[in-house]
Amino acid sequence: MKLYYKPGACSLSPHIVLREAGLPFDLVKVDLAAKTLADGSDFRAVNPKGQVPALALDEGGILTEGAAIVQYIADKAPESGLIPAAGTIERYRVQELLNFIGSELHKGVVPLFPMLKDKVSDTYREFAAQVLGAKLAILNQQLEGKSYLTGEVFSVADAYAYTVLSWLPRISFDLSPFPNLKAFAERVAARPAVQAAHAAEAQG
Ligand SMILES: N[C@@H](CCC(=O)N[C@@H](CS)C(=O)NCC(=O)O)C(=O)O
Repeated sequence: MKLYYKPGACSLSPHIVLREAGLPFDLVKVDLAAKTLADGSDFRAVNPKGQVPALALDEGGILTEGAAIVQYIADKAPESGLIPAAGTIERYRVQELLNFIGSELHKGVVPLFPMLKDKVSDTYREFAAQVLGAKLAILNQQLEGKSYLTGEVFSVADAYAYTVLSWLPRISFDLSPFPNLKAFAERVAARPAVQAAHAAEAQG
């Protein structure tokens, strides 16, 4: 498999999952602004959406959308415990989380990124920050009394939530009202697979 990624972007989530799963893969860095690969070729020829993550599959073809990609990887390594079996209520719980993280948190942070400051009004930024705070409070509550979002076992939802939380310092978002999120982010950051993913992305 080949993971198309940008350092620190949402592609960090499937990158972590690949390492947690212990599966072989290659990393391909994307210049998202130019939509090019290192050899100058057009990334949109790989993924017409022009977005990371994108996963080139061993059986051929490209899988896009982070929530689908992490489930695909985890299902390739069922012994990793990264995702419950398909069809169980526990699986739907993880899918519920992935969707919440993707649609409410991931896309909720974007308007607050400093690089978009000129494109987003102050009024909208204030509103977006308020909404994001409310959604983070829900995630904080979900973690009450648990090490990870679904309990004591690290799942693909944790990799995605951790990735989005890792952006909060960039938008100067104060996590102190959410002690469970802070402890969770530190717990996930300490996992060897996560440290290895950060190290590999820093090397480029
Ligand atoms: N719906 C996609 C969104 C992926 C996404 O937003 N990727 C960002 C990086 S975190 C990106 O590629 N941005 C560049 C662009 O949209 O042109 C998913 O969940 O995988």
